[in-house]
Amino acid sequence: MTIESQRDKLKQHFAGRVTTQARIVLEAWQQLKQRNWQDKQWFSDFQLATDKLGRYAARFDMTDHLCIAQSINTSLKSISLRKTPVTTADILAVEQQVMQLATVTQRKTDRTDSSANRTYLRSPIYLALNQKDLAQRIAQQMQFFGFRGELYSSHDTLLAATQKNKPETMIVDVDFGGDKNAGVELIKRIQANHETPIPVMFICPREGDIQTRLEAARCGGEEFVERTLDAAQLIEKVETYTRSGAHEPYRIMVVDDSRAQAAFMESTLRKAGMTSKIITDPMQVLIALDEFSPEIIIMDMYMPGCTGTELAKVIRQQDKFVSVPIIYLSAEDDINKQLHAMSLGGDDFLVKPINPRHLIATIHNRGRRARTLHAMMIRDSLTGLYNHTHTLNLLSMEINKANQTGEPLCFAMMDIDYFKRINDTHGHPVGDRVLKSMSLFLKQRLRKTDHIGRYGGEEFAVVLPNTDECDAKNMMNDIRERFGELMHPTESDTFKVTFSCGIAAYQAGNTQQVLAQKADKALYEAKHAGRNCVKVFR
Ligand code: GH3
Ligand code: MG
Repeated sequence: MTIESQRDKLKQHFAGRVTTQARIVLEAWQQLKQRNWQDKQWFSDFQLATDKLGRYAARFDMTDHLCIAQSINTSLKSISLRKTPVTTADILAVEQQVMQLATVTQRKTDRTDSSANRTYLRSPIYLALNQKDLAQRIAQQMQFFGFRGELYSSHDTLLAATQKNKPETMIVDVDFGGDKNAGVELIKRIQANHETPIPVMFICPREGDIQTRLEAARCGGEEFVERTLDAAQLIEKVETYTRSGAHEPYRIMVVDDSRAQAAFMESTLRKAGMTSKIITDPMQVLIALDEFSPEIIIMDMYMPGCTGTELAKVIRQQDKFVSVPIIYLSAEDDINKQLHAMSLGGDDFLVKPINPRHLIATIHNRGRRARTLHAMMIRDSLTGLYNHTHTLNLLSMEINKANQTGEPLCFAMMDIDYFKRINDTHGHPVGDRVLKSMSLFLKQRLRKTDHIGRYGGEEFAVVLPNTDECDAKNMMNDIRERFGELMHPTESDTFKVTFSCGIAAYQAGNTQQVLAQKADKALYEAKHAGRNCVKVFR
């Protein structure tokens, strides 16, 4: 190895350390913000973390990080020297610096993976709130999550903007502009200009009466958030709408024995930017379901071999497809038969000949709702990670992919050490906070292509595509060490937490259950070996 390449390698290695430290700063910042800067411990953690970042960055020649760390430190010092309460302007100033840090410390895949980049290209979210500082704070925090927020302060500018560019979501004060329900009235006018409604999250700083709520729901209000507004919660909601949002085309499966009708549907859906799978033989439905995994099924009522309602029943018998909306297509205009079809597991009815605009509007409405429900169904509410069932579904999907590509795949399970003791000593809420910080830590440390789940109470699982046993072990060990360095605050003290980890590498023929069992065995071994270590299944 030449001296240059050795130096490069070292540099790369140290760059990793700076990046890790930057993430610790980001984590401490979020914790501090959640506590409205009231927590001395987090303030000092944030300060110490930034200080350390500065030292690392200086040592390893990373000037971007160094400049940002220095400017954060200067701000913090002047705030603590002043001895007067922290102001909104202080917070905004530091937040801006933290934002820069977040930008220069994107996750590994952000810069190279085109699908990850896409998140920054999606259409903006419009914010129209009476409280300007709040709007600004939300917009800035959104950037952490890859959303672009645009602020509007008057009816005219918001109206003009929506005419020019249809936003992905709008966050609007019900009284935007000042008068009671003025925001709702404005949204009504805006929606009238669009074929499909823009989803709106209404913010109501007062108690929302039923009339206001009804009006809001009628004009595309998907959420109604009353009084206190927690920016983090709000963003979580925005995420459920848009994570799988409009930039991902809906996957529609059409089951119709008439080729002419099917071709018409295919071209209509394609023009609307949707992905379709056309099945003309109803007997092929089960195979296609698994391969295509549709979000909506459109089905003819009468087909050779079986009726649409019979087929719907069969589809509904599979847990995975219980919530996929089924829309029937038929020349049937007998209302009783339609009702009967709906009672057997259908969600909507479209009568032939189909008006394409009507078809697309129906799909949009059903699809959005299905995605929201799906997002709720697959996630754990405490941590926002995938739940047990969905983690295993993702594992199974990655096994299929690995079989096709021949790429390696690993599954890792983690369990926090002596977690019961943490609950017993510090109380359940502190335990919950440890679980949240573990999930945040995993999200920050792993690649976007990895799937992170909360497997059980204090158990986590990660699906690592395109990762061999050795890399998985190194990666998990690194995470384990870093996590063990985190200080968790209590009211009077701080403490550290470790976890044990078991890894199983995929071998041809393994089902997801087998792989999970292997990882579980390895985890058990890690516990027996004294905890705070990583074991690979052999
Ligand atoms: P080990 O090192 O062997 O894993 O010991 P442990 O104490 O971590 O494991 P044990 O299974 O004995 O205890 C797990 C505890 O986790 C018991 C349960 O009350 C707690 N727990 C499970 N879910 C939650 C949760 O959502 N929040 C909190 N705070 N605690 C939880
Ligand atoms: Mg445990």
